Amino acid sequence: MRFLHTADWHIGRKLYGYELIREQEDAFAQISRIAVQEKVDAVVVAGDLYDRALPSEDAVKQLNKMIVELNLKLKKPILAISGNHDSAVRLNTGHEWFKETQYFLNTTVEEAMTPIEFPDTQFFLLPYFQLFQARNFFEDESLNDLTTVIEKIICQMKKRFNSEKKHVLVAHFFAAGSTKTESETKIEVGGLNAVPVDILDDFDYVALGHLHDVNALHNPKVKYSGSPVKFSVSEAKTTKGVWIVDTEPFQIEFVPLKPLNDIILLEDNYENLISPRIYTGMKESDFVAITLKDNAVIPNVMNNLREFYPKIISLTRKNQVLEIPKDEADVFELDPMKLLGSFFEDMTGEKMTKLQEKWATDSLEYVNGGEMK
Ligand SMILES: [Mn+2]
Repeated sequence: MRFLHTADWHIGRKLYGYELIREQEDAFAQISRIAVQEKVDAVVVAGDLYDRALPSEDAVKQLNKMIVELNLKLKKPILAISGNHDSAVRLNTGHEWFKETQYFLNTTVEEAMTPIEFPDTQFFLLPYFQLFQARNFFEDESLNDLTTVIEKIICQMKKRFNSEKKHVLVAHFFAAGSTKTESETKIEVGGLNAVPVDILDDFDYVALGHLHDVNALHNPKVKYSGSPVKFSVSEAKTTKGVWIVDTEPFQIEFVPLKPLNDIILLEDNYENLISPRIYTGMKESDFVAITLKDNAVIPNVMNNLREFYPKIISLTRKNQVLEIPKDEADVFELDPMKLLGSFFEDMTGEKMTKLQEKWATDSLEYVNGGEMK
């Protein structure tokens, strides 16, 4: 059979304060087009459907629309699991009748033991889980590392293997040897929760979610699809897309997605950046991460740059600022509120509101030994 592997939709996510709803809708439209063109028999979503456990109403509407489109309109079976960003319980609501239309959604370790059967392939859908949930499932309090748990889970799954069929694992974890981008929640400390890929050898393909870059892991049959949309500056130069997987004969192909609005990295001097000659080729709706090469202080820099680049998502300096204007020479002499005010303006391009000023004043008083109001 042939299926499409995607993951980490993170519906409801923002990019440095900017809504990504249009970008996500557009990426999804491309995914459903690819599903039709490639005539896939199923679509795998390997976790993190939502960006947060309590998604906004808009996010819920958006995900529902996507599932309706794929599952009810295009009649594609969906094989999905919850990820670490999803609330397993909330996502799970309704799943008893989802399978009537071949929307298979697993949110517990127990469910993962029962394969979803296709004529020539068995899918094992293992959601993201906490160690205590595995301890409860195996009734073994001594279980305290993820690798041992996954080995035990696979051992159980193998008892259900039909040797006439291919076996696909869908899961959401950090595979050892992978590299991360800035947009994944940093939940692993010191690699303790990294799963070595060789324990996954019994599967013909492992469709992973969790890491957002398709190149996070290089393994011929254990793959991250990555997120469909770029979620951080560190992903600016990566290509987003989905895997099209044939189980027999085994073959995989990465099909790229075109970003509706891309993340553009600009590194230049201020004068060049505000020169229309150089940057008129850019789309106003693109997100821009700017690295300034100047050494001098540039007053009101964020506001001025925003006139040329409305969607600046980060502004950093390549070099240290050398020259400090005379009136700001001794920052220790300045009123802390004045300093904070000008910092706020530099960062946001806006003045603090009265309420923000009050918060700042109260907080400053508090850290200086006063009482919090
Ligand atoms: Mn994720």
